[in-house]
Amino acid sequence: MMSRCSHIVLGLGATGLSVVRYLVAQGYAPMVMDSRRNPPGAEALKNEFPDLEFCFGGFDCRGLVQAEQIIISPGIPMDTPEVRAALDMGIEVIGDVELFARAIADKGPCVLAITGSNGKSTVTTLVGEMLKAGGKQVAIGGNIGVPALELLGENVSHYVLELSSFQLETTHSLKCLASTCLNISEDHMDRYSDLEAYRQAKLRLYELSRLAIFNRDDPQTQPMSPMNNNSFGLGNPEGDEWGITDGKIFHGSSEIMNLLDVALLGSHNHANLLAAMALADAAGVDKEAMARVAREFKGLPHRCELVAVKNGATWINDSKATNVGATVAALEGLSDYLGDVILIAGGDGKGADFRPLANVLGSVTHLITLGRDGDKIAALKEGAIKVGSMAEAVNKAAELASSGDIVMLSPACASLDMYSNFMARGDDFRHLVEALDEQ
Ligand code: UMA
Ligand code: ADP
Repeated sequence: MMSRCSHIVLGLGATGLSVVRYLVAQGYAPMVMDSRRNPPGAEALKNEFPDLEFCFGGFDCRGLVQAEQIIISPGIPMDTPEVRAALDMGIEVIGDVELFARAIADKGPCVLAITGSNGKSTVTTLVGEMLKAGGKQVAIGGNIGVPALELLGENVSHYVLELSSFQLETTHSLKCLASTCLNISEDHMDRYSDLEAYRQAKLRLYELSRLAIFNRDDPQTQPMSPMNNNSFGLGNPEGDEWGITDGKIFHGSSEIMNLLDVALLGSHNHANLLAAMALADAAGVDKEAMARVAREFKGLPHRCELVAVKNGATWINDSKATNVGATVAALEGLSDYLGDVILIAGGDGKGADFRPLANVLGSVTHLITLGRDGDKIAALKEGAIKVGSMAEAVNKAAELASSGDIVMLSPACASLDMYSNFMARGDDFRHLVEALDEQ
């Protein structure tokens, strides 16, 4: 019979593991539950903590309703029936970021946080680099990959956190110096009733912040209630806003740098840079340090990344485009391009409406689709070519591409129907491209 446990860790992914380690270090003996019979990392965890109780292959409702606190992983919806039952019994259900917030509560606001549908990891990395260049002791994590609890340690003056809507749903007492919601477009529609519910989950971040930094070019990112705010946008800035005038980045009337000196390409990345500067400024980073980073940072792997030039055709890996908005941004970035564009798209659409892709597909010469929802994307363009694997997609694209063309993997879908994550998908694409014969 299962014993009563004060703390239950729900989900054994990267988050669950970080929570178990944190709770054990605090002197608790949590029980670990996962809906999967064989969750990844189960054996390693049992070896690390042989005395803990584990329950795999489903959530034990009787155990859950007896707990004092449940720490839920972001991959598990809050409306899972067993979780609802515990909530109905008045049991506290929080996420790892809430535990993190409580652990640093006595430090005062020292977090810069980033959410939005696209650009989060790019901005999180930029802000981290800017703070380092400005001489701060910084730790970077959250949805970008390193669970927040793993960042706890001595000698950190600032935390930079990428936060997903799932993480924000279960976070209540985080204190941010400043935060931003970069943009809102459809994502995770398999977890939200509609776009508004998803937006509200994201905008909760502002309520946890001293300063809310929104995107003037996306009204959906504006705070829903009056609060201390600033903004960024691609147009002229007013007051102390961040913006662009005559090809130069300005903070109010103060010039920061010329866009020609910025290493990142594309207007969406210029918006990302403005947001990062506004956040770094809130942490007191000087403008020269910000500009130094902007001159050097060329972007993260798997985001519109140049992987090879083969027989004169340029191959781009944008595997991180896991929603429609990201693929639209990537194709808009190529809209002035004169050669043919061959797009490889498809995967797990997470319940998305793909119709916003239809317009930008006009600039694509050949569309190659794959994955679970590939057919839905193929239906948007006459003559789309459906394939069964990435290898087939790359071979087909290589047949079609001539010198001067661009071939881009920008799936508009998650990878989980075919790969363990977007990085594995991007790596597969890159290896297949690298193996192509040159004529
Ligand atoms: N799962 C089950 N049963 C369980 C628990 C999890 O089937 O009992 C499944 C989930 O549905 C999901 C997978 O296991 O498909 C992983 O879920 P998880 O909550 O264990 O994930 P972690 O490994 O802890 O990783 C999470 C974030 N993942 C999700 O939110 C799904 C990671 O973001 C994040 O880097 C990590 O915490 C550290 O904070 C990834 C992500 O895809 C990159 N995020 C989404 C996005 O960016 O769009 C939100
Ligand atoms: P996230 O962490 O939110 O997924 P990334 O920085 O990893 O964001 O970028 C993910 C994808 O979104 C990439 O394909 C990139 O080309 C695209 N992207 C980046 N910034 C933006 C933006 N500001 N607006 C729209 N798309 C963007």
